[in-house]
Amino acid sequence: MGKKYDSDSGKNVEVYYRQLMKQCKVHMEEQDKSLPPARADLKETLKEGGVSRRDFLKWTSAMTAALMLPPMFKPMVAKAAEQFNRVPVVWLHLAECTGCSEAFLRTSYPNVDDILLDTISLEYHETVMAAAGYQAEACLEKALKDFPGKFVCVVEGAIPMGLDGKYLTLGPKGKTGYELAKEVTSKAAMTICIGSCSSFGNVQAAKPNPTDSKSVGKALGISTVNIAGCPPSPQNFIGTILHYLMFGGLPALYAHGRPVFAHGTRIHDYCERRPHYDAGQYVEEWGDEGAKKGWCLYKMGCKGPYTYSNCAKVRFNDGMSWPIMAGHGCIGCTEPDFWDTMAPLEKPIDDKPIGGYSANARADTLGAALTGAAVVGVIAHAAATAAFNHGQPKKEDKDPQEGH
Ligand code: FSX
Ligand code: SF4
Ligand code: F3S
Repeated sequence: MGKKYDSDSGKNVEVYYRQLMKQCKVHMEEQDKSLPPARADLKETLKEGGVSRRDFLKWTSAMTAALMLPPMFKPMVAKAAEQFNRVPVVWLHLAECTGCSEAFLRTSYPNVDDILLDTISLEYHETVMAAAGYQAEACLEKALKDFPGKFVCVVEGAIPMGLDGKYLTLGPKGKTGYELAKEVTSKAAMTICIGSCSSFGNVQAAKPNPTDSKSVGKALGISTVNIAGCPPSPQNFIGTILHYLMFGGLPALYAHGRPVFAHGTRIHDYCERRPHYDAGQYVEEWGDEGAKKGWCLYKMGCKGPYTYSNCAKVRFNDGMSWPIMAGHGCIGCTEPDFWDTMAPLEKPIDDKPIGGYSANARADTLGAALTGAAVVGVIAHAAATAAFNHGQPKKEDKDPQEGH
């Protein structure tokens, strides 16, 4: 009985993905006709940047997996990468530190992600554009006029609402951040919040929040895709744009408007130090024997048990490392209001339960019990999960293989 159910479930997943593939192909062909011309040829730019065909294929495999798609979608991810620099982007800077842009632009040697970000069609970006003052304003007006409803608005930074928004004014006309964001987002195809400031308010909105800063979604009352993190992973941004290019819509969103593929898993469950947590082996003091042996950082305040992000999988700096690998606990930077809710950052929060149990309780027996239950659930829910992650294919799209 169990076996029959498993194979049916497997077949459903296959049918689902074949339908999704069909939709993806149709959508991308249509889109090819409507997007503005490419600014640069991807193959040429990859070659100039010293990225081999083999590296590119490795990247497509990794990105396909990161988007939670099966390998059959690799050619479509490659095609979407070719279309990447054809999406017009207007990038706003509000109340923030520009660390997000820094994280995206900094690179020791170019990889595919860097090349995609370098060639992105930025119509307006206050910190990297050569134009300033009225010239910059003219670039923005032109972009809004040339691509109404077709450009992607990316926002870095929170919106200060205090003093009628006057804690933040921009440009030669002294528009408030609120006015600018309202105008631009209302004309965009979608708004992506980059970083925890635009996503959730972050440090600007931390108590006592003197400027009454809010997230873009709350300040403007709109839905946004939130690529959280301070700073976030460039890969999660690229994945969101690739998903948009492949399927014409947003990736499935999880709690707090964050894409499932990027924020659907808990740091604690993919952490390389997890075996030490389960074995009760903790760093007790910075630089102690446990620290040298790479033991769990829970007692040093790691907030991995309460934080949802794929940092352990995608890492930072060309995949070199991530906070816990570097030796510090996670501070929960992808979670709303983390400055307030995750404090103190270098000590455990005694009253914050992990999965309904005391945070400080040892998880070895609990972990083992949960793993068994999870394995049974994984197979049974494979089809449902696939649909959840990528959207339900339209009913009228019949599986081409059916009846053959
Ligand atoms: Fe915020 Fe990004 Fe943290 Fe800084 O712009 S998410 S403070 S890394 O720069 O917005
Ligand atoms: Fe990793 Fe932190 Fe969890 Fe320890 S508490 S296993 S360091 S995520
Ligand atoms: Fe932030 Fe924690 Fe990842 S601090 S970068 S969510 S490991």
